[in-house]
Parts: sequence; structure tokens; C-alpha cells
Amino acid sequence: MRFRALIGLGGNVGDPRANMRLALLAIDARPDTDVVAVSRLFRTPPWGVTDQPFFFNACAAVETSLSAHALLDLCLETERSLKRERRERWGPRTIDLDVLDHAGASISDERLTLPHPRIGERAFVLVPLAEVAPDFQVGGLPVAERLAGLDRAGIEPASEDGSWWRDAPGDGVAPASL
Ligand code: A4P
Ligand code: MG
Repeated sequence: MRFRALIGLGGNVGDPRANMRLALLAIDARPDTDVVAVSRLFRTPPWGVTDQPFFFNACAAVETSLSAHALLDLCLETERSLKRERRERWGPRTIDLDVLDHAGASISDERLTLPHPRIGERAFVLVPLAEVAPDFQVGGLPVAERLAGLDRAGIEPASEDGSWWRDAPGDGVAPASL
């Protein structure tokens, strides 16, 4: 059984683009999961706690045989691997990988909430999400309509297209090292 799932990526410490790229390459390299669409990379003003550096954000659509919880575990493991790798080698780095959707499932347990509860109020999620899943419903409205009511000031594309994770500098860094 293959499921369609949506993942939100973000980071604001060190080299978020490089970390997001490594995360997507590692996920795509797995036999059970294919990355089928990636948004452009966006530079986004910090939301929530505003006294921190700008973020980079993107969204990806994947096809996976993993359950929602197994996909969450993959995201958390990938985050941990990148943080550990980067902390040892190059100083502080961080990356966040959120499961935004897993085949439309509604889940609410101590580990996982789906759909991700705060998508609807976050332009830094909705702007990239609109590129990979424009019809995805957030609180009963398609992403594009949901975005219409939100402040997207300061959110700017940081890549030409959705291929930034395949052709970025650093080729030769083996995702298998994760
Ligand atoms: N968890 C439950 N449901 C999910 C889900 N659907 N996806 C649990 C992922 N995780 C889920 O996650 C903590 C726990 O949530 C996980 O272990 C999992 O079991 P976390 O991402 O470490 O939580 P957090 O970061 O403390 O909380 P929160 O509110 O999710 O923060 P975010 O979403 O990470 O926000 N501004 C901009 N411009 N761009 C950003 O990316 N990000 C944040 C942090 C703040 N401001 C930002 C951005
Ligand atoms: Mg999070």
C-alpha cells in the first residue's frame, strides 16, 4: 500500500538549505519512500518567537509505504541524525521536519497529531504547500484560499524552482552518511 503524505521542512541555524537538502535526499533514497514533489525554497520571517534569525522553509510531497507513525519516526530520526552530524563537524545546525498530512488521516495521540494543528495560521507552511498540494484542504478550505486571509509579508522565494534539493552545492555528500 502506498500513501501520499506531505512534509514541511524548516530551519534557521547554520545552513538550513544544506540540511533540508540532505534530509530530502536521505528520505528519497529509502526503498519505502519517494519524494515526488518539492516546493521552491522560501526565506521566511520568524513566526511566533520573532527575535530570532530568518527561517528557510519548504514542503515536499512523498509516496510512502510507511504508516503515519513510521513516517513521523523517520522525520524525527532524520532530524536527530542531521543535528548530531552537524554539531560534531560544523557547529550548531538545526532542522525541523513536520508531518503535515498522511493520506488525509485524522490522528490525535500522544506522539502524533494529524492534520498538523497549526498549518492554517502559518503562511510559512501554506506558501510552499500551495506549490505541491494546492487542493489540500486546511480547515475545510483549499490551501490557496486559506492563504488569501493570511499575512505573507516578507516571505520570498530563495530558489528558482523545486529542484534546489537535487542540484545544490555539496554534491558528493553521501546521504547514506545519515
Ligand atoms: N508531533 C505531533 N504531531 C506532529 C506532526 N504532525 N509532525 C510531535 C511532527 N511532529 C508532531 O515536535 C515535537 C513533537 O511533536 C514531536 O516529537 C512529535 O512527537 P517539534 O517540531 O520539536 O515541536 P516544536 O518545534 O517544539 O513545536 P511546534 O509548535 O510544532 O513548533 P514548530 O512547528 O516546529 O515551529 N517561523 C518560520 N518562519 N518558519 C518556521 O519553520 N518554525 C517554528 C517552530 C517557529 N517559527 C517559525 C518556524
Ligand atoms: Mg515542529
